[in-house]
Amino acid sequence: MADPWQECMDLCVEVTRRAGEMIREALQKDIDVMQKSSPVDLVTETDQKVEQLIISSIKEKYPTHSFIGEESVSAGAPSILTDSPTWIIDPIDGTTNFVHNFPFVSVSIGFTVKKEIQFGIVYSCIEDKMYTARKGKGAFCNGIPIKVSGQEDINQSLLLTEVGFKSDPEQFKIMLANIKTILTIPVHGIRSPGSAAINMCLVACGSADAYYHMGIHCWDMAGGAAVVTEAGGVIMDISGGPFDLMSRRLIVASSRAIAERLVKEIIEFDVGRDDADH
Ligand code: LIP
Repeated sequence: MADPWQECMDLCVEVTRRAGEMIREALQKDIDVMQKSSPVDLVTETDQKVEQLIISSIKEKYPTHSFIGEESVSAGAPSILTDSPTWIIDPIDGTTNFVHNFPFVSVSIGFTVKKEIQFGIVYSCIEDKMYTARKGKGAFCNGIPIKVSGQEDINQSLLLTEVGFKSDPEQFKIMLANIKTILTIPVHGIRSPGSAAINMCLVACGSADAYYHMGIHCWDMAGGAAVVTEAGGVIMDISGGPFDLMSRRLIVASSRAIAERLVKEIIEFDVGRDDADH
């Protein structure tokens, strides 16, 4: 039987590549930076233009599909996942990196049907790396199959998380305490590349052994979640329960042993849900 969503995936790759070109062009010019929820939550005109390009290109072909886009949600659109075919879009994952010309900037799109991720595309557009994954068919970077490291020993692992200011002092304290706990296990190191989607792809291709985060959104996770799962990675909630796209938190790892050890070490804090207000 023909793959019902392959056509959507092909369009997604094409649109994501165009979006990446737009981002690379914008990097040649002055970038106008605006603030969203806090002085460290940034947005640019390029984030908005890229999201418009992606949504209008897809809507033209699939007018009945649903969309959850970072900038549309910022502008008041609902962030609720239904059974309908849904495109979950982060036009620039790593906006702070984009603003500083720090070279980890991606376009991330995940596609769900009946709330299940069918495919994910992450285009690390400065590195020109196109990560693609179709459910049950493996993960690829620029067409070459990728897989996780398979590392099971946390002492031999390189981990990823994001380090950023948190306006809630208690959360800020826990975030820093978690880093200290993990470093003293010890692990080989912790890195913080600045794009959740790229972090997941780095685990997917074996360049890092795990990534954890509390406080991101479904558009940061959807594309990369497909890539890391199809590359043989383990994905779960920070509590050890099943991964939930709307929960704003996750652990991905090269093995269940590393993921479960992180569950044991990490102290959770409440980050709310993407679909909380609906
Ligand atoms: C960003 C993430 C980054 C994380 C930020 C933010 P944006 O996404 O990918 O890794 O630390 O909290 O969510 O806002 O650039 O799309």
